[in-house]
Amino acid sequence: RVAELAPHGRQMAPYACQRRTPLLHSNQPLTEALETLAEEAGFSGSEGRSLAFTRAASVLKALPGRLGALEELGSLPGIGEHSRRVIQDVLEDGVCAEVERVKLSERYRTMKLFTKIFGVGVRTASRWYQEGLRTLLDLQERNTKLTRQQQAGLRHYGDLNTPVERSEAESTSRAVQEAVKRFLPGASVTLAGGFRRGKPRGHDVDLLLTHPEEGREVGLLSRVVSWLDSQGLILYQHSQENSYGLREGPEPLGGRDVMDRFERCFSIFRLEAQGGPGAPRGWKAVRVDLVVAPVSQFPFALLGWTGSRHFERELRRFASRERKMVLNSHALYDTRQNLFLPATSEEEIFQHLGLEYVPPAQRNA
Ligand code: DCP
Ligand code: MG
Repeated sequence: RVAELAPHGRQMAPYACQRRTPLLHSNQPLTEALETLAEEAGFSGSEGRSLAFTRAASVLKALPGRLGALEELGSLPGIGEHSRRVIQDVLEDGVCAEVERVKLSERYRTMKLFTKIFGVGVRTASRWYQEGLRTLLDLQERNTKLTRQQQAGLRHYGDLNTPVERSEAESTSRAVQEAVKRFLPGASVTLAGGFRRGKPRGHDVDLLLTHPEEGREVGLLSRVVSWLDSQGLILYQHSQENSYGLREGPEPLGGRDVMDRFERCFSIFRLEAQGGPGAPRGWKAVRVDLVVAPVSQFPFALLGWTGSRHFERELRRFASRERKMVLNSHALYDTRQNLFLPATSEEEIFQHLGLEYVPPAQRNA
């Protein structure tokens, strides 16, 4: 119950899911520096170090005002020695030499370039870097073996790395909504991810599909995708079947690749440009994730797909360490009582966890 709005140096709750973290905050230069180091640590496979920097950045995002002096860090949780040094450098000099060095390093820049290709993760990018590849042109000229997904990612590299505007997300959502209505009236389409947290732009559009009657949603996705495809709206798609069975018992999902087991479609839409005559051409490639959830799992899916990633990670850590519960995008399982705790809203899930409700706009941890 610890004060989300605690003044500097006063008690701040240790888990990000116990705090309110707005989109806009007053410590941008500090969090940017820390997040660069978090990213770089992730590129080197140091997940622990990456998490430590992410945690520190997240704490600063929840401060009600600008951090003026190092002493104010006082009793803030989760700020380690290294992060403290980075914060000190930025406070004193406006920049941190270590961060500037990272940003200029060939490895960081190349890893960034490669991981921005749809379908390329840290491991692949790292292998390419070790093989001496440095540019997108290198990938083509050296005939690097690419998956179909990566080929699409490379083909649409420019568009996919141009932020998706909220208006584009909304028109994507409308297009999907129309397709859904053709095949399953009454089904709903919900914009999740960063846009639900109030971000004005994002890297993709995350849409959740469900129907108020359990089971009716089965088979919907393939019809919707086929139809959108036939309308020329889809540039790439890769679908994955539902592989979740509650009977198998609770699984602590949330690893790097396996986020959940919903029926899902990773796609690239061909979105008609809204820029009017100023637009360079008539369309833009936009990454869209479509996820189908049975209505009984919908609140968990919505909570899991609204993010931020760090907020989600902290929710799961809180559930497991403080409540001995397993939370994922499908369900909440109480290991002490050996039972699933059902919910019909996000609010109920927070209640089960004994957490104060945090609205989406305050989950920007
Ligand atoms: N998510 C997660 N863990 C992952 C990937 C995703 O918990 N490994 C959840 C939280 C994210 C949501 O799914 O908020 C959507 O993933 P995105 O990568 O699209 O993240 P955002 O929508 O938050 O950001 P962006 O604006 O870049 O799309
Ligand atoms: Mg997103």
